[in-house]
Amino acid sequence: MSQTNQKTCEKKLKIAEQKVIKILNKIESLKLNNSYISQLDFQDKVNGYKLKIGYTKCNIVLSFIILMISLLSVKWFYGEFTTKNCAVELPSNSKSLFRPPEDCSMCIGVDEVVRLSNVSAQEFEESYAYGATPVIVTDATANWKAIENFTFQFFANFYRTGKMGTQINDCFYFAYKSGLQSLQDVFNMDESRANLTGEPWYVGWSTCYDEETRKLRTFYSRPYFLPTTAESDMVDWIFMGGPGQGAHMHVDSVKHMSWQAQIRGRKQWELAPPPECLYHCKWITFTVSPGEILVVDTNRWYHKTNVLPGDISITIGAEYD
Ligand SMILES: O=C(O)CCC(=O)C(=O)O
Repeated sequence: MSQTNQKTCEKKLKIAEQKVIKILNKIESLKLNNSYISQLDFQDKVNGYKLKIGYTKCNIVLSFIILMISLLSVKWFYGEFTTKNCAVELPSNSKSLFRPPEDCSMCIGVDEVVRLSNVSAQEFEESYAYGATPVIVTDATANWKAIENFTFQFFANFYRTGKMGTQINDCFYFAYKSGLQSLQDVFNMDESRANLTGEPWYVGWSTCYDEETRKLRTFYSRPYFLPTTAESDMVDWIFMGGPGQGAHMHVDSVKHMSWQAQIRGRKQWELAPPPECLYHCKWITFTVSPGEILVVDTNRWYHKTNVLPGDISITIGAEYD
C-alpha cells in the first residue's frame, strides 16, 4: 500500500471508529428495544461496502467493526451489560471491539488449568505470573480469617455500618442480571433472596475507599506465591452470588494480571480464546473450590463464570503488576 493510501486508510478507520462509538453510545442512551435492534441491517452494509471499494486490509477491518456492532446489538438485547460509576466511559461492551489482535502463541497448547501447591515466588514468577496459562494455587489461603468470616451477613454489616474513609478510586459495580442496581440494593434484598431461596442473583464490585480496603485486608493477605516485586493497588474486587449464571462471557481491559481467591462456594470458569485464535486454541473449563486461588489473564482470555449448586459463592481478588 502506498503512503497516501495508508494515510487515507487510517483516516477512514478513525472516522469509522468515531462513528461506531457514536452508534454504541446512542444504542445505550436510547435503551433501544429488541424490535428496533433487529431492524438494523448490518450484513447488507458490509457486503455493499465490499462491492463498492474492494477487499483491502482497511476494508476488512471496517467490515469487522460493522459485524461486531451487529453482535453487540444482539448482546444488548440479552441485557448483558454492566453499570459503572465513571464520568466518561465507552459503553462497556465496546472495549473488546478496539482490542489489538492477540498473538495466538499465548494459547496454543494451553489445554487445561495447572494446579500448584507449595510453589516458590521465584518459580511462579518465571513460569506463570505474567503468562497466559491459567493456574490454581491450592494452598494459599491457609491462615486467612476470610475463610471463616466472609458471609453475605458479614458484608451486609460491613457496608451498612462501616466507616469507609476517603475515596481513592472509581467505584465499580456489576449488577449482571440481578436487577440490583447498587450495593445498597444488594444488602437490602429480602431475606429469602439473600438466603438463596428466592430469585437468583450474582453481583460484583470493587473497593474504592482507603478504609474499606484496609479493613477488608485484615481478613486476608497477599498470596505468598506472587513475585516479590509485584505490587497491587489499593483496590480489591469482590464477586458474590448464588448458584446459577455468574459473569457473562467478556474480556477485561484492566491494567494488570489478577488473582482471585474462592472464599466460599464453588465456581466454574469457562475460558475462551480470543476470536482471532478460535481455530488454534481450545476452550478451557474448570472449577475453583473454597480456599483455592485462581490466576488468569482476564485481559487475554474471554471468560464467563457459573456458580455450582450449594453454598453462596464469595471471592476476593486484586490485580498485581
Ligand atoms: O468472578 C467472576 O464471576 C467474574 C470475574 C470477572 O469477570 C473478572 O475478574 O473479570
